[in-house]
Amino acid sequence: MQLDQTTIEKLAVHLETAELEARDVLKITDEYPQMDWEDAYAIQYAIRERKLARGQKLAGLKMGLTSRAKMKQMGVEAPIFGFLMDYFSRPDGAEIAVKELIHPKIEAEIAFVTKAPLKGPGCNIGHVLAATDFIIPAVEIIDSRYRDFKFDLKSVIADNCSSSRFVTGGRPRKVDEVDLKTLGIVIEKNGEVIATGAGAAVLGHPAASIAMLANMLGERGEEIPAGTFIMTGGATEAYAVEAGDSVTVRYQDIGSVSMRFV
Ligand code: 0L1
Ligand code: MG
Repeated sequence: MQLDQTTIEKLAVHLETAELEARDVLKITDEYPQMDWEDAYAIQYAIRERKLARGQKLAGLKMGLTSRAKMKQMGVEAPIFGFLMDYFSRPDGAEIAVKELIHPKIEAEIAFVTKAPLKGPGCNIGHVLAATDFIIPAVEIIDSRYRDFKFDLKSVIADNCSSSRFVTGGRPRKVDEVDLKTLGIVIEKNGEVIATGAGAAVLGHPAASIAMLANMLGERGEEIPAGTFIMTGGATEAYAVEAGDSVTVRYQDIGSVSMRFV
């Protein structure tokens, strides 16, 4: 690690305050170019600890930048992981208050809920499918705290991978009831189709995203516990939304998720 504990804490407060006050900041590597990967995740974990200490509950985990479309859009090349808190969650059909956010974008994702622990190294798609209780449609609302969504990978990891809200809906399904690779996704904004995708856009198979998470956590001596909700990453680019927009994402065979931005 390149940063001391005081600096890690200071940057966690800086980024979490930006989130809570819906105020943008400059990417932190501008001031701390020496920051390494361990520092980046240490800042993210410090933000998580601050929320837990306030009594907020962990709702799950997420992978980000798992599709070519997302990597190309953001100009970065590797998947990353973050955490989800209970207060990020909204029900299907929810109104999402944009005044609580800086510059939200939506991502259409497939989420998994585990029924057995998953631990890397060596975790693969087969292990993930065997450990999955069900899959469920999920739409993430990301909201980078960095001005104009301009960041590098270390800065965005520290900022909990732009996490801010998510909406689940549709119908939970067992993994043997659907073909996760060919599962089609249609994103509609204000009644117009703006993007289409398929499960295979996420690392070839959405379960590969969960396996990668287990392997990344394994390097840290951590595992994915049984009963964990995990979002696998956007299957398409992310799309900006503003107050007045209605979004519906339709998933082949597993239902749809809708929300309105107010
Ligand atoms: O959930 C995500 O894929 C977001 C990853 C962070 C990069 C971004 O803000 O687009
Ligand atoms: Mg996402």
